[in-house]
Amino acid sequence: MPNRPNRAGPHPAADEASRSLDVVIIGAGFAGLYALYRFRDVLGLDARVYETGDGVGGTWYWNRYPGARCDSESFYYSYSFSEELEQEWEWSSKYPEQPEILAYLNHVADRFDLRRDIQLCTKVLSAAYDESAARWEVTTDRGERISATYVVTAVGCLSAANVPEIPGRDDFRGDWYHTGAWPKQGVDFSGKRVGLIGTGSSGIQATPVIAAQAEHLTVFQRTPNYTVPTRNARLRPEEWAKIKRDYRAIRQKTRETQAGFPYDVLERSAFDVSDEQRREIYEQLWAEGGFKFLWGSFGDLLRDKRANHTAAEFIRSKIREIVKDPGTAEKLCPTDHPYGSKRPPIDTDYYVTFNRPNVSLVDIKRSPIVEITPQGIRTEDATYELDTIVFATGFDAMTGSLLKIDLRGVGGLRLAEKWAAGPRTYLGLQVAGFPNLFTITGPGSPSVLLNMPVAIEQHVDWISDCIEQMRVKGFRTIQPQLDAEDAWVEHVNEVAKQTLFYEAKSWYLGANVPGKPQVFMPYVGGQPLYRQKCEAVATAGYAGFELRA
Ligand code: NA7
Repeated sequence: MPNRPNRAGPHPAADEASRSLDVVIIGAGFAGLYALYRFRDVLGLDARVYETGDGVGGTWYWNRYPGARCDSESFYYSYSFSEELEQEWEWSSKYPEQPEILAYLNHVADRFDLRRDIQLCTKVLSAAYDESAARWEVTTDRGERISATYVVTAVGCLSAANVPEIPGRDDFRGDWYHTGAWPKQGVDFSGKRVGLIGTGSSGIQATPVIAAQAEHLTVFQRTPNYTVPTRNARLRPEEWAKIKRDYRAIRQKTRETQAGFPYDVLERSAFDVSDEQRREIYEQLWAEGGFKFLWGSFGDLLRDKRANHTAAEFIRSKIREIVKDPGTAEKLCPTDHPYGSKRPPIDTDYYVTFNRPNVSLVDIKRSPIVEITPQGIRTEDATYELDTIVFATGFDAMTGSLLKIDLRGVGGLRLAEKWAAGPRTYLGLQVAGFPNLFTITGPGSPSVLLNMPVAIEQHVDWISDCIEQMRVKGFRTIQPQLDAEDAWVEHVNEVAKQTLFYEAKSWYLGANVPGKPQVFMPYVGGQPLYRQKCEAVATAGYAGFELRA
């Protein structure tokens, strides 16, 4: 299969078959890099990162598909921990493409001399807690055994690729790729008949770029999605000068708002304004582009169905305006879930791409895919001959990458067993029965509902302060009390039920992976409440956690 991880890069020999560390960090993406910096350079711990890929970058290492770019603006989708880093790095545009974000993360690894404690091309296979020693025994696919006081997972929320088990997939004679495990050397679509399955953020970003190169692109859509234009633009020197002057205030704002963006979330309801005013507000935000359409318009879009309907209806009107063929426009109009209840994409030229003569749209909800044949894809009512298939089918989100590791806590309890009915954590930071295991942006924390670097820095800082306090006070282990964990899980579900998030079959809910328990995984209570809770818990001597000397 062509989408295997590239292992041709440097493959350093393991220094030792066994070693002892303070902290094992799993993953070298945004989270793992910052965790290494904090634990090693600020706390002075013996910390080491283990990473499957042959380079750093995590999500931005694997997701190299055409059109991959970040959908939060660069100057706040970035680290805030170093003012020097902020001042010296300049992004080319508001929403840079994947290579630039990967270059940034490589720069961070070099600038803070992180590489000497990052072991690439190494997959962590298991981590088992040894109660008598109060230590973790970690094994890797290179035959190493590492003993560590703490294990910190920095495995990403969207890292375990979901490739659907469609009959015949492996008999396909052409090439197939998953957007989240894209080959390093890229893919040339010239002269190819390409089939793309999936219309989430990845499919929506990839569609216009593949369409511009391929002979023909057929998009297989199961659920139409709402997408708002990105309106990417280069950042001019005077804009940069202002951003650099304002960085502290920008960062502060990202830590105070619901979703970690530095703009005001308006408490007004969609019905506090007249129909004309509302339309005008949506028009302005559509012209401006980006997530502000959702987070900077009306405060009740994710709570009130009628309010949500006004935004959904506006987007449908735009689709009908942009897409020339009325049949295609109707197929593209989402009607089965509220806007924002699935992770909303933002796009560059998505809808207009369906006006191209070499692009067609197939509704696979109406006529599902039956099989992949050696020549292409067969649906219930047609066959499509293809040279290449792109799976933009998402991820086993939030829990997938954690459960791929054989994690065993007290008494040999497997995490997979404990989470058989859905993930259970306290604050998304720790799991009862798994002492000294910390999960950066784990299920039960705001994570994917927050601008990720903001979520990551808050978690790493909290974990690092916690470890420091434990050392100062002479505690060897920490884990949640079961009742605190139960109460948190209940709270996470309660809060989610007050929103429209349950109205969609989304990956937030685990609904995209057949057989996965359907539990709302991220915490929707918003960043301010979550931060307050985390700080209060720490101030109260880690209330709800059990600390042992
Ligand atoms: P998403 O958002 O999970 O989107 C996956 C898409 O693939 C979505 O349209 C799915 O349709 C579709 N899908 C998934 N499985 C199948 C099968 N078996 N058959 C047909 N279609 C399928 O993943 P992305 O990679 O686009 O985005 C992930 C995140 O990356 C994104 O939210 C940002 O945070 C960045 P469905 O809607 O389930 O009907």
